Order: sequence, then C-alpha cells, then structure tokens
Amino acid sequence: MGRCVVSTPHVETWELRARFAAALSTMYGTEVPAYTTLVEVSEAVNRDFVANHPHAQRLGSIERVTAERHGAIRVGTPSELSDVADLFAAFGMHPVGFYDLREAASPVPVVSTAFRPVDATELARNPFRVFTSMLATRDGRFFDTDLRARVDEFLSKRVLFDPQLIADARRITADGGCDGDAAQSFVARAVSAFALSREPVDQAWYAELTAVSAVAADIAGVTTTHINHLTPRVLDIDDLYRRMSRRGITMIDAIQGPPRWVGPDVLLRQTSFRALAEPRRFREANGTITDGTLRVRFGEVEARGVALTRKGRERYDAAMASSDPAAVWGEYFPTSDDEMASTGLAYYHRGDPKAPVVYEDFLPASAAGIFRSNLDADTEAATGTDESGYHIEWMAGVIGRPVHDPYDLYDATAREANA
Ligand code: OOG
Ligand code: NI
Repeated sequence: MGRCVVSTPHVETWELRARFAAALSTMYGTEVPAYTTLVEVSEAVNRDFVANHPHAQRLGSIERVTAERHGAIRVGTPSELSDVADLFAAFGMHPVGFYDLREAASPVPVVSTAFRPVDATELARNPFRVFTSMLATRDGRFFDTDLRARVDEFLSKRVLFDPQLIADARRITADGGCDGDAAQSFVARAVSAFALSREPVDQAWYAELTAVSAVAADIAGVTTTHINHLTPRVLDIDDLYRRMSRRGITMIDAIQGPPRWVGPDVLLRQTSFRALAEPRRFREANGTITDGTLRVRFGEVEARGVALTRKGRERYDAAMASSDPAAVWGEYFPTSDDEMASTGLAYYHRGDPKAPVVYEDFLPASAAGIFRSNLDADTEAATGTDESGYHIEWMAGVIGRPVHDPYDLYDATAREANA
C-alpha cells in the first residue's frame, strides 16, 4: 500500500482576504446589531436598483458590490502600525495613500492610510479595504510632553497582535497563501484581534484622554484594538438614507462627499448613524469594577463612483469649496461619461467611457467628518506648528514598505481592459 499523504488544499491570498472580510462581518454583526439591519437594507437597495436600472453594474458587478466592505481600525504606535501592515499583507492588502486628518477643517489627531488590494484582478476577486489610523502622539498641538510620555508608556506595555500571528502572516505572505487548516486558524486569530474586549477600562485614564480627544481615548485608553466600523456599499445612497430614516434610525445630517447629481457619480459618498451605547466594564480608582457604556462605534454606508484624475480632483476640491456645491456642480463637471473621458477628468479603462474605473480610496474631508460626527466631544482645532515629522515617507519607513500613490494605481488600471 502506498503512503497516504493527508493534505488540505492551498488557500490563495485572495480567498484568505474574502474569508477575513466575511468573518469580520459576522463578528461585527454580533457586536453591533444595527450593522445587520444596515446590511439587510443595503442589499434591498442594491437589488431594487439593479432591477430598475439597465446599466446598474457599470461600477461593479452586483456580486462584488454585495460582498464589498471597508473597515476602520485605529492603533497607537508606529510598531502597532507595522504589525498591521504585516498582517494585512497576508491578505493581499497593501498601504495606499497618506491621509493627514490633523489638517482637516475639523482636525482629528491621527495620520492614516488604507490597506487594500492594488490591482484590478485582485479588486474584482474581493475589494476588502481597511482605513487604518495611528494616533499622532508626537504632535505637540494635541499632546503636551507630559501626556505624550504617559500615553507612549501605556502603549509600549500593551501587545495588540500576538507575535505568532504576525510571524504566520509573514510566512503566508512569502508563500502566497497556506493550506486549509492553517487558513482557518489564521483567519480566526486575525479576526479575534479586532474583537471588542471585555477587559475593564481604567476609568480615570480613559476620562483624562477623553478630555484631550475622544479618539485618543478610544485608541490609547484601552489595552486592545477593535474594528470601529464595517461599511457596506450601496448603488443608491439617497435611497438607503431614506429607508434607514423610515426605520427610525437617526442618520447624521448629511451625506458626505459630492452632492447627488444627474451626471456620473464621482469618488465616494458616505453617511453614517451613531450606534447605540455599548456596555463596557470600568475599573475605578479604588479597584471596584462597575458597569457602564461607551459610544465609540457606529454604522456607515457608502456609494462609489468613477475615480477622478489629478485634474478632476482639482475640480472636485474647487467645487466642494463652494458654499453650496450642489448648486454649482454643473459649472465644474460635465453630465456624461463621454465628456468626463474626453476632458481627462476621470479614469476609464483604455479611455472607453462605458468602462469607468471605480474609486477605491477615501476622502480626507469625509473621513474627518465621519470621525467627528460620531464623537461625544470635539477636539480643539490645532494651532501652532507641527514638528512631528509625520508624512508619507515617514510612514513607509515605519512599515518597511512603500505606501502606494493612488494615482499611479489608477493610471495602471486605466491602461488595462475592463476586468
Ligand atoms: C475612520 C474614519 C474614516 C471613512 O470611511 O472615511 C473612514 C475611523 O473612524 O476610524 O472610515
Ligand atoms: Ni469608514
């Protein structure tokens, strides 16, 4: 009798990513029940939109859009960010873009990037992306020397990611996947790194940080990290907004990003609602454990449009600077894909106006707005000079890999035929 080798099939990078996204979604649904409602309403919106619009799938197949999510996570230190980069690389998610939310009209003390697949084939297989922010403790406009030292000390003592998980991630990245048993364990351990912890929160420390910034408290007030939100994609966000409001869920006042418009949808439109307060346990100064609540997580939904070129993005920023963008949009953008393509404002595969290249990234103004609209307390605007030295090359150095320029990726994608 020959020797019997038991082996489970190889699971490729993209499939690991799809499983990771799906498992996070399942976990987040148990943690934040309103998310499950949002996903159900999003699926209904998309079904109805596809039934009523012959070209509904011009911005992505209904299969891709239905499975599509973005997540948001927040970490405290360069070394935690570096672990995140190693972990996500195993899922084929690479850093794209540098977002400096300290510079937003409503500043948030973080710098961010988005981890996502970078080529069209991988995006079509599963486009999961995670907006990842790091607390800007080095920025003296938000943290004085004393607080910074105490925050850094607190953060240096915690371990967000099991070193074995990161070591496995590195090996899986090098191998381009792993076998089935290893995949199951790896995905489960990666997901649990982002579960909301039941550990009691140090009440005094959390309160002190909240006084500086609610985001600082969420990031550095606890010894673990968690997924902050998981966002489904819809084909008609105005319809979604109305349906959620009708269900009695209070949405934020506005849809962030470009206005509704008769011409091609561009970039990204997002809206959110505040999740209910979640039960958390607190440790008081005398050591007593008490039950309390925190409101840090929320529901968000988005609609994606065509990616704008640098020229298109300049137009976009100019239109958004108007006091009433919706009223003047037609002065900045043409109403057809043909004109968007011929004037070089947006990306199309091989220049074919029937084949938009979808925007895969984020918008700093919307991101800052999403952060703030869901906080209990605001941070003061940053004044004074920034001596922190945070910038895109700094981030690339910290995580030991290049941070892609989104325009380079869109240029490359546009040179290819539609997948
Ligand atoms: C990230 C906020 C940014 C988006 O969709 O623009 C974001 C966060 O709240 O951690 O997710
Ligand atoms: Ni988001």
